[in-house]
Amino acid sequence: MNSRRDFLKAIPAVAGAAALSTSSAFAQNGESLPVDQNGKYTLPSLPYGYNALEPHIDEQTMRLHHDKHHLGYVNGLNAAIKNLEKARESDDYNLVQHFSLKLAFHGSGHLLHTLFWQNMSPDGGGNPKGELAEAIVANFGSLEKFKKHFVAASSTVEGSGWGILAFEPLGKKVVVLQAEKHQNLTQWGVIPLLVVDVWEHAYYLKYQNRRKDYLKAFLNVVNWDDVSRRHQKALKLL
Ligand code: MN3
Repeated sequence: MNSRRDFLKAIPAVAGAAALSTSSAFAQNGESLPVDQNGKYTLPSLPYGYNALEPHIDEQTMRLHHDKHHLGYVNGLNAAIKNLEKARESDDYNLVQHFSLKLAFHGSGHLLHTLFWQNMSPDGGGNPKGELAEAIVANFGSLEKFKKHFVAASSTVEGSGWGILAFEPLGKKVVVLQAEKHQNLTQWGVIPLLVVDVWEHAYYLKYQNRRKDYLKAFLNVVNWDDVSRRHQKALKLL
């Protein structure tokens, strides 16, 4: 029984990009999620120091966000997988709805946070280049219009959630989406390219209720090379 494979098949939406690779090695530039020798997910380390994104994203937020919040999703995901395994073993599916919700919630949380850390860099900011820039201009009118649209959509996510620049593979377009919580309102089949965490824990210590200020600061640390690499990979999928 390969539970990781089962899980990847079970989450077709936001999980897309991370689900494509089956290697267990977690490379800084890779899509794979780290797992231990038993196949359980582990918390990936940050690709930079906790204070590397100062002054835009503060060290205390990064420590809490990565070490506590992200770890919680990893543990919750492993627990959901284990409980679904138990359900199959005992042929008792009374709680399958509950654990399916946990699987989607913690699974999307784990995947989105993994992308989020890689989507940022101390050398980030500025503008995207190459084919990604062309795709953004073609779909949003200009880089400035895209940034305004991205900040507007991300700052108005109802409750907790994410702003997402995603690749829509059939029309080969890029699109800005809102995700409520981690798993709601996603489009099946999209591949996230750039994600921004707009749960309060991501910004409240430094920006309080000023979510938009946090989002503008986020643009100063966007790792466009990482976003471009995801876009290039997505272009080759179909
Ligand atoms: Mn978060």
